Amino acid sequence: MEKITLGKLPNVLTARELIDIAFKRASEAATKAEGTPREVAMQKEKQRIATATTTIAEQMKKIVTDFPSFLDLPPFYRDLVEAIEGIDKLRKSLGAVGGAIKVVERIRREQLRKLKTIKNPTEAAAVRRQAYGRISSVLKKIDCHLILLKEASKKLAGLPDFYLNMPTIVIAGYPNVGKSTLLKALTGSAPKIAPYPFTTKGLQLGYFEHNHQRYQVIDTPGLLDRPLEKRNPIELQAILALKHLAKSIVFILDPSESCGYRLADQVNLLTNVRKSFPETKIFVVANKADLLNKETKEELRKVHPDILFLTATTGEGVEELKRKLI
Ligand SMILES: Nc1nc2c(ncn2[C@@H]2O[C@H](COP(=O)(O)OP(=O)(O)OP(=O)(O)O)[C@@H](O)[C@H]2O)c(=O)[nH]1
Ligand SMILES: [Mg+2]
Repeated sequence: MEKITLGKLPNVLTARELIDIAFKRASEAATKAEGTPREVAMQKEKQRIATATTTIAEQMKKIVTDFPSFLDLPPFYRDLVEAIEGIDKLRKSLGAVGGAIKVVERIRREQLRKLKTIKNPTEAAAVRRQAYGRISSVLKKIDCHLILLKEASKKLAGLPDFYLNMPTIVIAGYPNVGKSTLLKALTGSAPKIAPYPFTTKGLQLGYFEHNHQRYQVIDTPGLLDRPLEKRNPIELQAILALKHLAKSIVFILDPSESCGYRLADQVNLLTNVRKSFPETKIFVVANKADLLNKETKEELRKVHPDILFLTATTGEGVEELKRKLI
């Protein structure tokens, strides 16, 4: 079964790091030369300038070529990159790096030409210093773009690899209702679980198997009941998993309200999820059943006849949910 990935992501260096590497290599590059003092200086400085500029241009070319081509990405990943980083911003930064490569190559040509006109070693060193100064200033100008690409590369590399064609169940609900605890109970994976909201900040995966069929379960960051345009990049990841990957949704309610949110608000979110994904089968689950009394359960059954009661922490009700999902 095909896993979809973003592919290889580049290790982006900042301006400072690029300069350090390039100038270090350049200083090691100047090997023995023969001839008059002028000729020796000319050869050494030529090697230094060529090595510094080539190193920087090659490193920057790697950044540009190793970044995934956004047009070729599957729609889910394209939307994910857009939500997490903004594709236009990334394109602009990659464009700035591409432009800087050309400038560095021009500096190499110009300074090497100048080197041919020097009269003595002092002048040769001055030409090399001027080359270094020009390169440094070009890199410093694009440092904000390099930093943005470095951060983006790290964030995108941290995304899990999803299976495109595996039956997929997405767990959604308000923050702190027990989504990650249910992922663990369903799949045995070990997500971070904590007694406060907004613990899960990205999509987390787990798998279970039944009759040689594997099922992919995605745990999402908690959602508040608010319009799409107000959602932050973390919440948007949850929405995108629901939109692109969910065959079924497990929507968790915490009627005990120990999550810190009113049940009425949680039910509003459920209504909105139903409206947004009318084609997707939704299993409504009341978690933290250990904290609910009989009356509350009966009230809930009246409003949501298909509701399933669960205690994700002990696993009670989890097998029944699994059977229904299968
Ligand atoms: N009593 C009780 N507590 C539970 C149950 N399930 C989860 N919890 C607790 O609820 C808290 C939140 O659990 P998480 O699984 O982190 O909740 P979440 O929905 O993933 O939270 P976010 O990632 O922040 O949205 C933790 O302290 C869990 O131990 C349950 O069935 N009963
Ligand atoms: Mg969580």
